[in-house]
Amino acid sequence: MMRLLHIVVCIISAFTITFTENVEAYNKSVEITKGINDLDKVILHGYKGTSVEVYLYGAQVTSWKNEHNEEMLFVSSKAIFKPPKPIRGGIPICFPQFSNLGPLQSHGFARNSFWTIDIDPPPFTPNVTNSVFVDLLLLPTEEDLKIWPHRFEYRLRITLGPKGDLILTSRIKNTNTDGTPFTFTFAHHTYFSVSNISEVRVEGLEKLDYLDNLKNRTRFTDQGDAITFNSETDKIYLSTPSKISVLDNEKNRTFVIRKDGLPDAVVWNPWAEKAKTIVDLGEDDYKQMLCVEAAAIEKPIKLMPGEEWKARLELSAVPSCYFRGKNDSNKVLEGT
Ligand SMILES: *[C@@H]1O[C@H](CO)[C@@H](O)[C@H](O)[C@H]1NC(C)=O
Ligand SMILES: *[C@@H]1O[C@H](CO)[C@@H](O)[C@H](O)[C@H]1NC(C)=O
Ligand SMILES: *[C@@H]1O[C@H](CO)[C@@H](O)[C@H](O)[C@H]1NC(C)=O
Ligand SMILES: *[C@@H]1O[C@H](CO)[C@@H](O)[C@H](O)[C@H]1NC(C)=O
Ligand SMILES: *[C@@H]1O[C@H](CO)[C@@H](O)[C@H](O)[C@H]1NC(C)=O
Ligand SMILES: CC(=O)N[C@H]1CO[C@H](CO)[C@@H](O)[C@@H]1O
Repeated sequence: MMRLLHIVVCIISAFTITFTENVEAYNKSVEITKGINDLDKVILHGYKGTSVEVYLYGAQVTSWKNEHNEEMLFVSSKAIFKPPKPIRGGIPICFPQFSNLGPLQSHGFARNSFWTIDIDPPPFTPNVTNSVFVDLLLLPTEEDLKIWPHRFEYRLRITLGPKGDLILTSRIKNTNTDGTPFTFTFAHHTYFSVSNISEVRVEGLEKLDYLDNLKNRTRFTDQGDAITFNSETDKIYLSTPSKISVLDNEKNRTFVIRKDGLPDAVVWNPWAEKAKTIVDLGEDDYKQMLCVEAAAIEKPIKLMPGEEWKARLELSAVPSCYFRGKNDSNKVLEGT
């Protein structure tokens, strides 16, 4: 009976989503304000109270709320909003190096650099209609050039779509004037907020090859039907599909990750022991978070002078519905 009721609720939710697509009059606004420790912050206000918050420090999205004012992203209870420490949570950007796979500090310097608002960016395509967005820009400082001797322009558009979707569009251009190419690795290190990590499932990565960061990045092939969590996990899935889902069974919510130009996907949860060694992560925080990161790691991106690389990450949260182990969230997703 409860199951049936739930399915009915899910179908109604699906209709609600379809219906709201056609509503045009909603509050679109961009608010520039101050966040924790007086750091500059931009708030995007979208349809029916949906919102996104972005710190210019790191161009880091730290909040993404749906129309019920529910937070979709995890930020550590012990996050330190004090440069040069990166912010623990939300969506850090790993550029120009993922992890310690190179000479730079782990995850590169974009996540602890000060970005600026890009007043007049070259046109973005597609330009999502009925959306609210902010354009940010990162240029290397003299200090950056000492550790990574390459000139670049990194333009990031952060968009809150008309249905509350969060879209990050990256454009990175090699502006070296000495004719040299550069290579980089990249990740949007998204921390999703989940109700109970033990009840979460990731779909879309089954049977794929991955590098296990806990086993010296040895390559394995995933054997399971779906990815679930009961211990520390740190894997780089390779050549992944453009759509990955994170199912939060307790919340009846599915995060849908759609990506373009980002072939790899990192799945990370530190679990209890490792969590204790991370100073800016609360002891029990690992239970409420899961990182599923859209990335380009296995094959570093190489850019010739004047060349530009583009990537897109789109996150949405939809009600997920189950019946005898099956889901019909595809119904909700149809046409999106
Ligand atoms: C739209 O958002 C702005 C910024 O938060 C707020 O001041 C204003 O009251 C909102 N308007 C409506 C109609 O919700
Ligand atoms: C994108 O479209 C919006 C209208 O939906 C317009 O206001 C904005 O100027 C466009 N931006 C760019 C960079 O083309
Ligand atoms: C999380 O899920 C696990 C496995 O189902 C369960 O044992 C545990 O009690 C749950 N934790 C909470 C806080 O509900
Ligand atoms: C880890 O892998 C590298 C190369 O893939 C190898 O040189 C090194 O010996 C390995 N270390 C361990 C502890 O297995
Ligand atoms: C999720 O769905 C189940 C029925 O399948 C229902 O009992 C439960 O209350 C729902 N949970 C939430 C948080 O909506
Ligand atoms: C989130 C999601 O869509 N999960 C699965 C639901 O079931 C279909 C098959 O019926 C799968 O293709 C989806 O990946």
